[in-house]
Amino acid sequence: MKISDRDVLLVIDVQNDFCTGGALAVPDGEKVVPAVNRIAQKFANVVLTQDWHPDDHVSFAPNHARKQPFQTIELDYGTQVLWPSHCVQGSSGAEFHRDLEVARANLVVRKGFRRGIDSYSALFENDRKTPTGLLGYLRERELKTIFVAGLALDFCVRFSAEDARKAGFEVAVIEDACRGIDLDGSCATAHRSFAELGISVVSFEALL
Ligand code: VGL
Ligand code: ZN
Repeated sequence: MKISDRDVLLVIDVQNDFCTGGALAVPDGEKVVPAVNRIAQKFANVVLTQDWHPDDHVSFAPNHARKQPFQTIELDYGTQVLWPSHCVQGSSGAEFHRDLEVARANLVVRKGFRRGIDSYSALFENDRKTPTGLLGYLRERELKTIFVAGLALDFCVRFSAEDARKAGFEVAVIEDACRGIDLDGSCATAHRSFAELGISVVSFEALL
């Protein structure tokens, strides 16, 4: 697979809280780091996202009486999973994994910074209409194919890939440069959705 100057690598949430020992650890989350670093060498355009919540965020279970992590609540915009508090603005858990090569990135998009609304996708928040600004950036720079890697496959990677595809981009998820949380079959659901929407699933070796 040949990577062009119009392609972009979108690296989702490779942050301490999603790695082993973190507040919302994705199993083997840190294992994406060497793969992401290697692939990033091939891209002229690299965008990182950073989950970035205030500590009173609506998605945090401790901010709701009698709620446990991984239970759900109904909000104006639909069902919201309640998570352990994670990626609090300015905390060490919100920092990128220390081995992630951040210097290659030409844009960092922070998301989830509004108290009352979560943001899985790098393009739109969970109400599905509040933009993060990334879509405008991708269009204005006339980027074409979006390769997605990072954490977690079944939440932020999935929603980012779906929104990019629905916005008209070619999208490929680099499966072995992602890891999932897998709540109630959510990884299988993500794969079904990729197939339905025409999102390709590729391996990182195919890009080297
Ligand atoms: C994520 C749950 C909550 C993710 C972020 O990066 O997939 N998941 N916040
Ligand atoms: Zn989050």
